[in-house]
Amino acid sequence: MVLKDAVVCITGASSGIGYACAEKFAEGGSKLLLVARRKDRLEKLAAYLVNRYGATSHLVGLDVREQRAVEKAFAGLPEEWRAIEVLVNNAGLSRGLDKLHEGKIQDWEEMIDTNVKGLLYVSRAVIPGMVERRRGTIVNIGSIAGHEVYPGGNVYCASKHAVDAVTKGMRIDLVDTSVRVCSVDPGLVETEFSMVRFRGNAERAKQVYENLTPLTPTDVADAVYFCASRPPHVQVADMILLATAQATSTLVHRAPQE
Ligand code: NDP
Ligand code: 8X3
Repeated sequence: MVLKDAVVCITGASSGIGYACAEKFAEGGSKLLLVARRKDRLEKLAAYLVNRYGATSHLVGLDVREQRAVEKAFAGLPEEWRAIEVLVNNAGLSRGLDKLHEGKIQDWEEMIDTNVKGLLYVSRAVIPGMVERRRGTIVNIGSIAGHEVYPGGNVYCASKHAVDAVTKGMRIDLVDTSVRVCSVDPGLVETEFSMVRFRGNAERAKQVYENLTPLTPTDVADAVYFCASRPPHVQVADMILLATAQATSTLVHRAPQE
């Protein structure tokens, strides 16, 4: 219970990995500062967390792409929610799998604005307080797509390579502050990610996880919690997490599941 009563901020908590992180930290006794656009979903999650774990939540309905709104939301936090101990920069998405020369500009804007600029805006709003307090942990959710590029992945992979660079830059800039910077970089995790990528095409989304056992959001949340709960002198720089049937972005072993 090392993070008991610590304020843990999770972006993209309304679904998938962020939702599972909220549950994991709630189980550990933390106070949850939950961020996403779909506030109705956050409300349901908060109700579940208080019933199941007695966890306290503060909800922020926010589009991380809106720089002014991000700044205002964090500056306006009630006093007891200001000392953020852990920031999980998780909000993100992919759109399409088009070849670059056939890609949709709107898709590119959405991925770069969310995955890169949104992460930067939230970090800029939260990290100064950590530096002032000389404590805190940032866990950026990268991806195997930040280490490799796969067909049609072009701009999504570029956005996750950018997250990798930003993570390394943060770690360099914060080296003398006691604030630690971690990256958790998963491969295939079954969430709403593919439904979002394929704009609600359930058949296409299902195929991504067919005939293999993908990671679950809870598997990733366990890794995030591991990073955040190490003793203060331990900084998990980068954790690449793959399903056992995945070797690289493109090499996946598919076989009928029992
Ligand atoms: P989900 O689609 O299930 O969840 C994405 C979350 O991000 C939602 O809570 C969504 O909330 C939030 N989000 C998206 N855009 C915004 C925005 N503009 N402002 C605020 N919140 C936003 O997908 P995952 O859980 O899989 O994705 C979480 C992270 O994990 C992403 O960064 C993704 O790139 C990364 N990842 C996913 C992998 C996978 O295979 N699933 C593998 C590797 C990395 P809302 O729509 O309510 O705003
Ligand atoms: C999400 C995993 O392989 O679709 O980052 O890029 S992948």
